[in-house]
Amino acid sequence: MPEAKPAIVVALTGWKAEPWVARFRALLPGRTILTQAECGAERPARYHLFCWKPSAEVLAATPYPLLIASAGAGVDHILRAKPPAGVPISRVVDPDLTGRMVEYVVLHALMHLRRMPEAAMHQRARRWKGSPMPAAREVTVGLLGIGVLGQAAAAGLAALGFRVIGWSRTARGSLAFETHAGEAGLGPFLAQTDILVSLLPSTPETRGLIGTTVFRALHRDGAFGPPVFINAGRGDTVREDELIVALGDGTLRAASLDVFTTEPLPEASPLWGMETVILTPHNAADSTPDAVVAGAVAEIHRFEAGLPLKNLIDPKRGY
Ligand code: NDP
Ligand code: OXD
Repeated sequence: MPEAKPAIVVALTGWKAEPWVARFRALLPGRTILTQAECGAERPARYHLFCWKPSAEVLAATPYPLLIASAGAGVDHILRAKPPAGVPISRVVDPDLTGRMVEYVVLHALMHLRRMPEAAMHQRARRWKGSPMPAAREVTVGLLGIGVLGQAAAAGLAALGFRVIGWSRTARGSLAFETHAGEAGLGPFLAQTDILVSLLPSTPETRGLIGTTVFRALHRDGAFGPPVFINAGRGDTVREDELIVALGDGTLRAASLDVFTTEPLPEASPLWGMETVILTPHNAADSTPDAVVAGAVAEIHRFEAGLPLKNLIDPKRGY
């Protein structure tokens, strides 16, 4: 008799498991699919783990999973909980999720180009007041992170006429826009940037990277005036106390924030009350079980066929 295929264990913190389990059942008929609650400490002899924000206990339970599939594009939520060494980790790369992130970035770049936070304040005060607005072509959007999401966002922004530049860890010379890399490239990149968009992963190198020094280095004397910050990458790449100061003292004119150091954002955070800040609850690019599970199942098939994974991450690099 052929050996049974490995089971799937679904461990999702803060999300309802049912639609994800149902999608796995539909795509992998005949497989054992279990939620973390169903298997508790008892693990199947061979299984893959599909997870979002797994606890250290979930990752340390033995036997170890064969493959860990992230339910998101980021994997910081897995690496933080110290997965067993040597188990491959795959992440989400999916056109549905990418399209949603492009919508978010383009929407918020336009909101700030058209000074919508100010317009909302004037509306609340029943005040008929406009401000000068540059054209998109006079404004440079600087993307911190030009991987899958950054490159797609760049194309969306360029289609609207924005000038786009990007910054990455390694040199990305072949893209259709100006790029800078590494520590040495950060200064020249920031000096040209009016709207700073972060799509960085959370890694040991990026945590706490964005703060006063970065905000003060942005371009501020062009047609756009004081710069704006948009964060849809990860909250802990930002020094949130320094962001609050920069928004308060005018170093930054406004911000759109989807991700935070602590999520949900604590009720006491001053960010809630800032009129120049547009907050969203980490849903810049939610994706559906349909799209995400199909990607995870494709990786499982590749793994079981002994083929290289398409979306394998490097735990040393952190993304
Ligand atoms: P990729 O891995 O494709 O791209 C990551 C980019 O960040 C690359 O350009 C990489 O550089 C750059 N980078 C990483 N470390 C550094 C560093 N130390 N210095 C400079 N650049 C660095 O990831 P994605 O584009 O798919 O996703 C990016 C992040 O977006 C995810 O990790 C996740 O945190 C976040 N996300 C947020 C969502 C939301 O709803 N808010 C939804 C989905 C993702 P290089 O090109 O040299 O590798
Ligand atoms: C992700 C996210 O990583 O939703 O996909 O943040």
